[in-house]
Amino acid sequence: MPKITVNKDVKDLNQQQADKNRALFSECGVFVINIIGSPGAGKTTLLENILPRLSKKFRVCVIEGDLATDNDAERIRKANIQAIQINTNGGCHLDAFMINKQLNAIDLANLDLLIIENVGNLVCPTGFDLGEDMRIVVMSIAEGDDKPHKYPIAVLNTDVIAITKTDLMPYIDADTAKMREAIHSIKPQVKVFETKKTSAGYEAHGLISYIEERVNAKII
Ligand SMILES: Nc1nc2c(ncn2[C@@H]2O[C@H](COP(=O)(O)OP(=O)(O)O)[C@@H](O)[C@H]2O)c(=O)[nH]1
Ligand SMILES: [Mg+2]
Repeated sequence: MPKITVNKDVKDLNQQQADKNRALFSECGVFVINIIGSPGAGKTTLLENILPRLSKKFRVCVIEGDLATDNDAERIRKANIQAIQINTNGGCHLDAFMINKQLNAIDLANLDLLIIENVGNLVCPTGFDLGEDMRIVVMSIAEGDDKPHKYPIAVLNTDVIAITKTDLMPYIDADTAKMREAIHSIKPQVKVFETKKTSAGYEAHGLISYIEERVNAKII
């Protein structure tokens, strides 16, 4: 049998499970976010900094996907948020079955927001729906402002992009305006938010407000 057929079957089975996950999340009134980005793009740092504000309004839980360690789940637990670690043992993405398997460890009836940090990779996770309501692709400006053009599938398959590490712009040859332009030339309706570390803390106000708006629209 040609390889392409096998791949299609895997994707079809994943989609069926993702639809089941999505129905269950909706039944329980849980809003789900799938965060995708390269290794080191700043996904966990973003979570560490937005969770304290989000957890004041919503009951939150995090699933961390990683090839091998539980470092990221430990970082999230420090913020007093329940964090479940999935190790893919080398697998380059999470799938809908892996998420479903963890759901008996989560009290969905008493949850508003489930955030999933996918395995660090800007290619493989984009083709696997987990049953989420919203995707956030994280691209750091340090990766270069041409990355939307190099990873168009990541842009086409998301609603939101967070451009992280914009505090580094003075030190590198990359520009957030160019990155926004590249994103919108691929998909004009993507919402783009910029985040950065400053001496006063981490700035992600626009993104946090947008998440609050979307969660409220589903759970209220
Ligand atoms: N200067 C700067 N560094 C950042 C920012 N966000 C993350 N980092 C650093 O980038 C590295 C990778 O971050 P991490 O959140 O672990 O990335 P992940 O692999 O995508 O989860 C860490 O050393 C972070 O401290 C930022 O906004 N500004
Ligand atoms: Mg991480």
